[in-house]
Amino acid sequence: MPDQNNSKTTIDEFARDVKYGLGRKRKRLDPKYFYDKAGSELFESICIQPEYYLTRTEYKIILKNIGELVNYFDNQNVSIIELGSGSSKKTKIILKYFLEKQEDKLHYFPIDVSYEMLFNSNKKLLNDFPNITSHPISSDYFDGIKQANEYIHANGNVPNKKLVLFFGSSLGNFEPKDALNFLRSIRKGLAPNDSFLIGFDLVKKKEVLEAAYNDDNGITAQFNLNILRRINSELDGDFDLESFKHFAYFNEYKSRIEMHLVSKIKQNVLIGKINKSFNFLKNETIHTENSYKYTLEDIENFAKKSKMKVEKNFLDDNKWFSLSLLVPN
Ligand code: AVI
Repeated sequence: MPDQNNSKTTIDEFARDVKYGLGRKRKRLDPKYFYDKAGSELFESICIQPEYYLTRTEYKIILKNIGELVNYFDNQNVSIIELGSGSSKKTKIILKYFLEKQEDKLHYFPIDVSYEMLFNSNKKLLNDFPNITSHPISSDYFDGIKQANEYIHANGNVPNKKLVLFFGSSLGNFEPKDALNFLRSIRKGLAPNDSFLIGFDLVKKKEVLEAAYNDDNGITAQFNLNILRRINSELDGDFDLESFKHFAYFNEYKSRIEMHLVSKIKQNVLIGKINKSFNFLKNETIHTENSYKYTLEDIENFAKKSKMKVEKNFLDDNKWFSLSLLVPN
């Protein structure tokens, strides 16, 4: 997955963003730069760490509620759009059930900015589901929904009721105002009878949250440090990875996990490609990511402000995660 801004970035943009972020009084790096090949693999590995309950919990919610979810669509045929390249275990359950129940062909539109991810996932998916008609769209999400809409309208045999999927609680990595703008843009692509199924990680005990971002195997730490490794290799930086450490904590006031990289010593780091060196005090941090945690009330508010309503929040037994079915209002 996830490129927060959902856009392709070039080395020049990377250099520009790093220069700006590290030049700020409080140093920052954009979390979208976590996800090069190594970072994406580390993220996959985070998802299966025992402390990282998010992926597993969302999966269990789908598994438990798939029957009820499918019933929401009363025997009406749907086309499924997924924001992200698909082929996850979660996608597979959804497709399996809709495929079983649907009389018409099941049309599936995975949307991802990364062409490579999209087509590799799609190949795997078609191995498991040779009967679905898949239309991978390599684009940003908003334009992707537009393209799917155009295809659906131009082809009378494709069900025009849409179910849009956005798994993984990735909305949590957006700043709240960007999250709302994102939901409003998604809403624009929905017709009155469409639905949007989205994962939200919920506020819970600080210990549970902090453990999820400080796994014992140190995978999240490697994922966080990977951004410095990337600056070294792509922007000719001389970060000594040993002299930075991963730090993640729950900021209760802002209701978010914050990830930082802390400089263990006072040091100077040169980044060749931008011809600049940056000073770090001992214990100074680079803020690399926020992961917002929501309440059910926050979800209501998000829905209301984006002209949708909550049809149902599917929760796990601990109430740690909500898979929310939103519909236009
Ligand atoms: C992609 N996103 C939902 C993850 C999260 O939990 O915020 C990214 C992540 N960062 C550290 N661990 C996982």
